[in-house]
Amino acid sequence: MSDNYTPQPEHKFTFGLWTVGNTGRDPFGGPVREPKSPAELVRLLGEVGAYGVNFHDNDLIPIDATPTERDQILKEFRKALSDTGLVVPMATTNLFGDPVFKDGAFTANDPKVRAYALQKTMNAIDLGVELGAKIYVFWGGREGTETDASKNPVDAIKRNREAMNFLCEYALDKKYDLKFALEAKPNEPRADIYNPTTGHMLAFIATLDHPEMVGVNPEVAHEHMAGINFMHGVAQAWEAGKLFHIDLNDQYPGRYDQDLRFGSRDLKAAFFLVKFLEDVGYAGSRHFDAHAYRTEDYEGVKDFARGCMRTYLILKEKAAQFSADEEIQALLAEINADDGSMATYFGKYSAEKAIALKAQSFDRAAIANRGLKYERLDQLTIDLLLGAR
Ligand code: DIG
Ligand code: MN
Ligand code: MN
Repeated sequence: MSDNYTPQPEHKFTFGLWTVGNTGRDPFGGPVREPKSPAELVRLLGEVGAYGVNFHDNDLIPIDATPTERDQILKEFRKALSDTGLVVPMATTNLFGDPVFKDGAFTANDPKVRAYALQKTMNAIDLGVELGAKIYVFWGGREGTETDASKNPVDAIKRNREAMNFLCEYALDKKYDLKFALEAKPNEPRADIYNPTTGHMLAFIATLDHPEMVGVNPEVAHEHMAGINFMHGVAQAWEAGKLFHIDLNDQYPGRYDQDLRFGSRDLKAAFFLVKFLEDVGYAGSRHFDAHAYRTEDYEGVKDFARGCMRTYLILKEKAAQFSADEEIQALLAEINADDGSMATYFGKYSAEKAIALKAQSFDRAAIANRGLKYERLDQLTIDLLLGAR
């Protein structure tokens, strides 16, 4: 069935191997789905209409694979990419699964772990670039603590910075056409994770030797876990020229990281996010870092993947409808009316402006009495989202 909500390559919908390949394991139960090979997962994504596939190094090549096994896996993966037309826009390193990273990777107290993490990441960057990745994500899932008796946070910051500077230099030395995207999360699997929000990451990036190479990969669920308006964080990253990638999913507030199907929990937040990305012309991947319910078989996994993309496209159409809605736009024009009388006071400071502004009189009561009609505006938005206009 083809309709306005059929995914096309230009939509740039991507999924990680670990998303549709999630076998349903959770802290209270084992897998419910048989594992599929990377090549099988690429074909599944091709079937549902995805544009691209992303991976952690060990999603593709198991950490203890022999060279022969590695070559065979890569051969089959490349064949599946060629057969389906899928591309690899992003790659990343698994610096959280193996027990060696139980105390973190770049910030671990053991220097052998820190050195091994750099080695593993260099090799994973090589693999990602070999397969076409232009964005490299860093999610420091284990970079944190259970007890702050164990680590000085300033040491952790310095170790993180040293690792990122080293790896930026590595990519420059290898002349890779690659940008790094840092992904924040406040907790889980560590009790507290360093750089817990996208805002912390933006501040950290500013302290690096090559900040121009480094941006952020905000994830809906992770900012929601921190009680933050996700679209505001994305807007701040965009405005700073740092929105290099994005992880789309959904999340109930105050829960563990649920990685729910996009738009399946907070439709209004998802709408304002899609509206923002489409209004500003975000040109990056729409990456769904999410997985199907544990109740599902692989047909259900395909329903999950189709649902992520379909909801995005429905909300994209709603955003266009919002922009074209005469009553909404008239209300916004009224709300943002500007008679120009204050224009002289804005922009760059001058002593003359300060003197004139200090002499300006304001009728505070009259200004305060003005009703702003946001209730009407928000109800029009709800009507639009519910299909009532
Ligand atoms: C979790 O949200 C993280 C890992 O899945 C991965 O490192 C990153 C890539 O999107 N997201
Ligand atoms: Mn997540
Ligand atoms: Mn993510």
